Amino acid sequence: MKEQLTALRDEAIAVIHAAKNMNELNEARVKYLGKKGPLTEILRGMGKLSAEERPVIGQMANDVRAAIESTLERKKEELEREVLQKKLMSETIDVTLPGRPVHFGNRHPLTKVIEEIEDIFIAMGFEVAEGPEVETDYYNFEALNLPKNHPARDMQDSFYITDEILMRTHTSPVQARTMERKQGEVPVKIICPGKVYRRDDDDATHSHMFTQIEGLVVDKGIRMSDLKGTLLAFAKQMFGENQRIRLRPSFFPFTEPSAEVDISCVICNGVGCRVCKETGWLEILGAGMVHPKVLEMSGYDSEKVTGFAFGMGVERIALLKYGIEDIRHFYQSDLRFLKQFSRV
Ligand code: 2U9
Repeated sequence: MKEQLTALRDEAIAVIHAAKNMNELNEARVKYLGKKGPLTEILRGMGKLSAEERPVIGQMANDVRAAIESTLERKKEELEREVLQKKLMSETIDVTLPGRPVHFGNRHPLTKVIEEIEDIFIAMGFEVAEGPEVETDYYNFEALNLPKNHPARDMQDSFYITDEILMRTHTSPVQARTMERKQGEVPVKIICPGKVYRRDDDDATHSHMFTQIEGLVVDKGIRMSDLKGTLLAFAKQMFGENQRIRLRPSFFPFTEPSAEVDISCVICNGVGCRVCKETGWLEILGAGMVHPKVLEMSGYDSEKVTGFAFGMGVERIALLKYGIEDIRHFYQSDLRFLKQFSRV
């Protein structure tokens, strides 16, 4: 029986060492230590042994079981290490490989121009104010001295949602709301960028939705010369130090006096070309002194404070700046167009 046990131990250890994976190892465990295995068989036959032999064989059987179990345990750890090692090898990261290229997007040309204009005015002490695109008739028209029967508020020209609510036709309601909120406090020094909506047939130079930036300054003693100085400083920073501006009389219901503001042509520098229609000038802004009625309606005493306001269309400025011929490019999201502004 001793020889049987020794042979069993040696065979089991050899089979365990030869196991190539966990399945084979488990098969060996069942085969040598299972209920129907040879060791159990031997232990069962111990009854037939003499009283002297029984403890010796019993001890030996236990030693064989312990040897098989510890061999199984060591082999299990070895196989687990191999599996882990294989996994680590297969997941190795080659840190010397070149990185995947990162594709940066770029800001929309209109956004770039809006931000450039904002920066120029912020440096002059203006704050940026925003407001709703869906407006009430009061803020869009009434508060700006455009009463109900005024010809400039023809139903045909605006997108109405109800009789009293419409898509704003200019960003001026933002100024009216800001003044009202400040309850007569000065100074007011804001620029208001945003989308505006007009019922227009879209073509190369018109769009039913476009972008405006308007400005408003209200304080004691604000004069037309402040308006001229501010707009000249803007023109020089936006289009170059040699820029000149000129004001021509005009009319807006919300300003009095009012002016169209031209800058010297950015293409020919005032000599005359196709872009400026041989005049040497480009009209880019409207402006004027805030109408006393408008100041009063928003809670300011027109006897004590005065103000100037101006407005410009951002698309027109972007067209001139980048030499683009058709305003519709700005809204078509054509990547071939937009990608050209990644480095400007
Ligand atoms: C308040 C008081 C006055 C804003 C002004 C203009 C002149 C103007 C146009 C330029 C080209 C609009 O985009 S455009 O078509 N704007 O000519 N806008 S003064 O005057 C205001 C605004 C708000 C309370």
